[in-house]
Order: sequence, then structure tokens, then C-alpha cells
Amino acid sequence: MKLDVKLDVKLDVKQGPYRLFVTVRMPQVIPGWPPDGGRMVWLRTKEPLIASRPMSFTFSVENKDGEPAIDLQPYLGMAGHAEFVSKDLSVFAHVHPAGSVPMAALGQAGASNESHAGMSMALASAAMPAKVSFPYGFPRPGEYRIFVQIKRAGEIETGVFDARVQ
Ligand SMILES: [Cu+2]
Repeated sequence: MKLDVKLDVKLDVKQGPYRLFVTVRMPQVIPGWPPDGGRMVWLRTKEPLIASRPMSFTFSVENKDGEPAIDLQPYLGMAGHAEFVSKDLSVFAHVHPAGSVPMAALGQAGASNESHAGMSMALASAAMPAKVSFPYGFPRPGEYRIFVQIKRAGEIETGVFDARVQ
């Protein structure tokens, strides 16, 4: 699905770089998009989110039947990209998953040694995992929004999640 968003914005601002955030509200599931009408789920425990503590944020990508999606692809060389943004926009963190995408998933043939080559062969037929985890620690309490971007079957999918941090 392609979404055309046109903005007509008049700003009375001083010279300098600005960052414009646009929130587009869409239903959780759009028929035909993502490819099979799946969704992204934040796998979080009931534990509260505490500021100044390193945490891991794991998101699961499901197909329309609620099963792990098998069509994930690397997006800009990563399994996913996440932005952690505070409501007052004073915090903006772009985070990548811990660890790296399997070499085979990145399509990097020609490994430098034999064991690597064997591993790549074994992984070549394996799909990207349907879960992606990001390490992050909120700098201070407050309301945050988490944007998670992954690629499925050639389409970029963005999950949006709200977080209240204590
Ligand atoms: Cu990124």
C-alpha cells in the first residue's frame, strides 16, 4: 500500500535545521497491507518501563493468521530500525537491533573461510527471524512513542507503539 501525504505547513521560525514529525493514524490492520494483512506486536512483560535502565524491546511480526511472518527482509542492511521519541520531542533515538543480521539473509555470498561458507549455505534457505529486538534505555520518565520499521516482501512496514516510562 502506498500512502500519499501532502502537507501544507506555514511556519514562522528562525533559520536553522528543523525536524518535522508527522503522525498518520491508520487502522491496525489494513487489508492487503502489509502483504498478507499481518501485524507487529510488542512483546512486553508486565514489568513497568523504568528510566535510566538498559532494556530490550522485542517486536514480533505476524501474518494474518497470527503466525510468525516468514517474508522478512533486511532493510538498509538491518533486521529493523527503531525510533524512540519522547512526547516533547526532546529525545530522539535511532536504534538498531543487537547483533547483526545473518550474513545469508543479507545476501552476502563469498564468505572468507570454509566454516563461514558452510554456515552461509545452511542459512541461505532460512528466512529472517520474525522477531526483532532493540536495546534501549529511556533517559528519563515520560511519554514516548516507538516507531519500528521492518521490511516484508519488499514493503516497508512501520509499527507504532506508545510507552509510558516511570
Ligand atoms: Cu536505522
